[in-house]
Amino acid sequence: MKNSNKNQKQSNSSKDKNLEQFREEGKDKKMTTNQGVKVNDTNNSLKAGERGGTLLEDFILREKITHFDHERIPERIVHARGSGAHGYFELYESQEKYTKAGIFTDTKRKTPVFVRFSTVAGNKGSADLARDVRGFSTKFYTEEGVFDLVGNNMPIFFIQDAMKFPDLIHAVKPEPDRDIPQAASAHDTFYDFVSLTTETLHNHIWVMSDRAIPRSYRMMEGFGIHTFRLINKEGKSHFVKFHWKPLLGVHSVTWDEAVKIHGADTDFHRRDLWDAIEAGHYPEWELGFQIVPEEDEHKFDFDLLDPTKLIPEEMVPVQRIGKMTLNRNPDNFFAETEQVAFHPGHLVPGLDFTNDPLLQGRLFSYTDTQLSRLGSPNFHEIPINRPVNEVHNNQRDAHMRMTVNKGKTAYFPNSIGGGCPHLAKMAEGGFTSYEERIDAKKVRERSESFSDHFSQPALFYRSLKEWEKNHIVDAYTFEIGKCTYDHVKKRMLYVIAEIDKDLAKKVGKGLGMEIPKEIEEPVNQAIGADADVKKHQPGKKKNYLEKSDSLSQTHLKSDSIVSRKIAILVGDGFDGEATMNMKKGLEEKGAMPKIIATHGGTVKCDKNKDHKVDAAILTTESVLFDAFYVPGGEKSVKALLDEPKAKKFINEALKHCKAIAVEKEGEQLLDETYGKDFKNDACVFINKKVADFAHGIAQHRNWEREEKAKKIPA
Ligand code: HDE
Repeated sequence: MKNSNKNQKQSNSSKDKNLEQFREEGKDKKMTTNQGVKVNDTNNSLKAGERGGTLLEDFILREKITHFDHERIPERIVHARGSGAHGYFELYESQEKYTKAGIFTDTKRKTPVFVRFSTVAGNKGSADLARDVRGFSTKFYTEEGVFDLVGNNMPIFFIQDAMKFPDLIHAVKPEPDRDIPQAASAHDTFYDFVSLTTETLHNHIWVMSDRAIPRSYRMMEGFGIHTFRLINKEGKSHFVKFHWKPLLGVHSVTWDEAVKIHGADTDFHRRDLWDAIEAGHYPEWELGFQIVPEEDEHKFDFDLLDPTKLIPEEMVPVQRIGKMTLNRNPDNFFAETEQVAFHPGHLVPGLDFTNDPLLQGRLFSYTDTQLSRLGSPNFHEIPINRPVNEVHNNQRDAHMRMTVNKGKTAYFPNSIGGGCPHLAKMAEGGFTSYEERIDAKKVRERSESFSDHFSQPALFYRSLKEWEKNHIVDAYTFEIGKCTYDHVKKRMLYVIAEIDKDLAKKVGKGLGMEIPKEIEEPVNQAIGADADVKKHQPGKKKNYLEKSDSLSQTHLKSDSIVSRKIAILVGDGFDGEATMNMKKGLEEKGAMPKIIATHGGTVKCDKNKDHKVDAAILTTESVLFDAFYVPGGEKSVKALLDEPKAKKFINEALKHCKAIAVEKEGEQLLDETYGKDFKNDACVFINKKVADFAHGIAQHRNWEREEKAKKIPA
């Protein structure tokens, strides 16, 4: 039963030990049926004669086929496509003044975690680079039970009340008559809904930004979104927003790249996470708290319970309190990543909910969905979902029960079973809910304090750099341009103008449309014939902050090139010494340089030595790399010039604003491409040192180049 996965050696956490008893591996073992009977032939069914009919008696065939027939389970209704990894969380400093949770007070602990990243709208087989929100779910296996932080890579959500979630998802999913488009928001039903539901606009503008097309799961922020509570030993509550800050910085690809990556590698993000962990480049995030004392609840121009609002970091700074490291790939995708069941209601003492109406609805949904997805209330017994501490209660039976509960009693109170299991007092770690005072009428209403729909999308747009704003203009133009109903397009343009006039003007230009003075078609027709239209109108736009730097990716860089993929373009006869120097230099800084040659197999350097080719240029694409290096060597460069795809690599790299280094004859590849117009570019390095090139790569992109590079017809 020992597992030979090399990752296995890297972890000895309590969760790892807990998983060990469920691991299976057939190495050096005989094949058996599920009943443990050794199998002698798994290729031929039992027949009445060599050419005769198959016998019903063949229990080996029936078992094999029956199990296969039932291999699939329903995919997640949202967040179906994802990728997971194991790791651990370590605390920097005790947060006991805010919370009594052991995970946030005991700095000696190394709490095991399992994280799943995902896209939202697409099905399980869709492409990774869809323009979409990314899920960022973390299961902490704490000593006091499981705590799930089920967040996204954007700090706000589309809607304010759980009641609207099915509408939002039905609008963005493929249109029901044709089941098109897959994993794409650029279609009529989504924009019909967004333009009629202005509370969506804040999350929507984030989706139009580069945050929706990340370079890597490892280079995204994560957010718990809702305001939660931290409860300390004295029972005092503080409001908290959770943030994950990636140590590799926050980076994205361009839309043109995203489209091309769709074709070049649909598993781009999943592969990237897997490869980085296999290579020992363990992704890391710091966990941040934004703390608001209970008494400051009403101090802001927005409501802390409104999940479409963020708290700007200038108003409440993020305190980094610990670090998460992902260091082990799963052993089995289905058993772990597919069967992991997250739930925002999985909390431990020291944490609690707020009345955010979106969070409250989620507390119902996640158990319910596991029942249909995993098929039984015993989903907590699936190895990946089990806590690392003991579970004792009077719940019994149901489909696929694994636990063999002993004893006569399964009720409380009991005397026959000695009153066991006992209840835990608060001092013994028993969970008690925060005693929030409630004195209210029962109403089906939205609070007036939720009515401002435009201030924060406007703040987001104002806080971005010019290149980021340009990407947003392009994204709106593309998405709305895909809609076919004129009234939907007009209404969209109208609401964008409410966010920012200049933005709407630019989008209107791309669409060939004027910004409408008012929405022609009566909105109440869409909302419902007898709806009170006034009640559905957003409130007045406010301006409580001109800019928030933390919203722009320009301020979220790191100087690391760890795990960056660099293509070394060569043909036979390349300058071996210079290339090996460059390769070694980049590897020392943690990058992953790959030899991309005009052919597969091995490639000869100028010293006639064979070097292993990582990929022939015909089998790969420039969009799969972060930077490019072309060494000298007359013969090598000639071979590259004869290979049209090598020129395409350079032109696309320029267009996507990536760093390029050339040495000696390698410069000819610039001369023979659009590179000739970019020789003075800050991220084009001609006969420069490794350190200069590395610095350029760490910039991720030279966005200064973009306006000019956009014109390259690559
Ligand atoms: Fe989810 N969401 N959600 N969601 N969500 C699910 O649960 C739901 C929301 C998020 O990697 C489902 O196990 C409702 C906000 C992530 O396994 C389902 C509402 C945020 C994941 C569900 C929301 C999220 C899910 C589908 C509105 C960010 C993937 C499968 C009230 C804070 C978890 C599942 C994973 C998954 C319901 C809103 C994040 C159906 C009803 C806000 C990251 O239960």
